[in-house]
Amino acid sequence: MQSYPATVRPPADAIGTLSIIVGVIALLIFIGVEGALVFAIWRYRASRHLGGEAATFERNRRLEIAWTAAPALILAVIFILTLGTMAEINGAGVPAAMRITATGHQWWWEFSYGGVKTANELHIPVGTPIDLEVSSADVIHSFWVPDLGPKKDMLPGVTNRLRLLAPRAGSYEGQCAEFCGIEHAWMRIRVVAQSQTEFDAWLRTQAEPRTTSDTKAEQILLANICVSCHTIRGTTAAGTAGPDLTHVGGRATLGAGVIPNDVASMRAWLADPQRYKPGALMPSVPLSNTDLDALANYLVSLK
Ligand code: HEC
Ligand SMILES: [Cu+2]
Repeated sequence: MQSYPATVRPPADAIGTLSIIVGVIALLIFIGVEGALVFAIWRYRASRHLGGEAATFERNRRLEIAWTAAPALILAVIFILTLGTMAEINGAGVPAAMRITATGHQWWWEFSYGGVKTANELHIPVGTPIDLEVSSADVIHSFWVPDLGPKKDMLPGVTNRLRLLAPRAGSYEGQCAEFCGIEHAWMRIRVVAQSQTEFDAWLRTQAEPRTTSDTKAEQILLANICVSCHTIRGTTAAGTAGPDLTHVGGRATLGAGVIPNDVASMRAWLADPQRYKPGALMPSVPLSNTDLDALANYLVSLK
């Protein structure tokens, strides 16, 4: 699922071209040096110079300057080409059409679209250059979706910028790429690239407060400790230690990829999150069976 991609993506093109140029330069140098070596071995072999004196050689300023300057020049050319490629990977010259903030948490992702928050599933429009501004709420994480671009470290107190571009619609898998504690391996990213119309509709939904007809189940949640860690816009729940749950039902998975998102899994997660993600920063909250059923149905219905 997360193999190094064979698909063509914008930064891979630029890096590929650069490595071919560097490869050709290295090949020419190899042929030159090995050719001279073979020639010297053949030309000055012992059988041709029986009894001859070994040649001595002292100072040749021109030669010394040449063999210092030539490699320096070659390296300078490669350096400049590399700078160009790095700028291209970072999206230089192509202005970002959109800015999204990504914050790493132990062990989930928060995405913010100008204040509209969601978790673990990053939606983006296809073919649109996006600047993802990444940082961390706790330890160092690293955002990495191999099909879409390079890795970028997420550091507490620092904002790094990562250029993302989805070449075609679909979902792309990613993963935290910097060991960040016990559940590091279950810190998956799912990027959903969709057409501009689909994306706009999705974002409009995300920006709305929750819609529910099940206010009874909602009351159970609001009366519980859940509110100190989770936000559900439209209610009094305004905690920020865990993922925003306003539209949790619209996500494909729970716990950053650890289980699918359906009523049965939701119930199982609420009953004992530690069973699926041992060490995760959500405690097992004691709830009755009827409360669990009600909460699971309610949460999955928050699309
Ligand atoms: C101490 C803080 C805390 C409390 C209390 C808490 N949670 Fe959580 N919750 C979290 C954290 C942190 C996560 C993310 C876990 C992870 O993926 O590593 C989470 C994840 C979740 C998720 C999965 C969200 C997703 O998109 O993956 C749901 C649903 C959820 N909590 C519901 C609840 C409910 C309902 C309650 C009350 C019964 C509750 N939580 C109590 C901190 C808390
Ligand atoms: Cu991490």
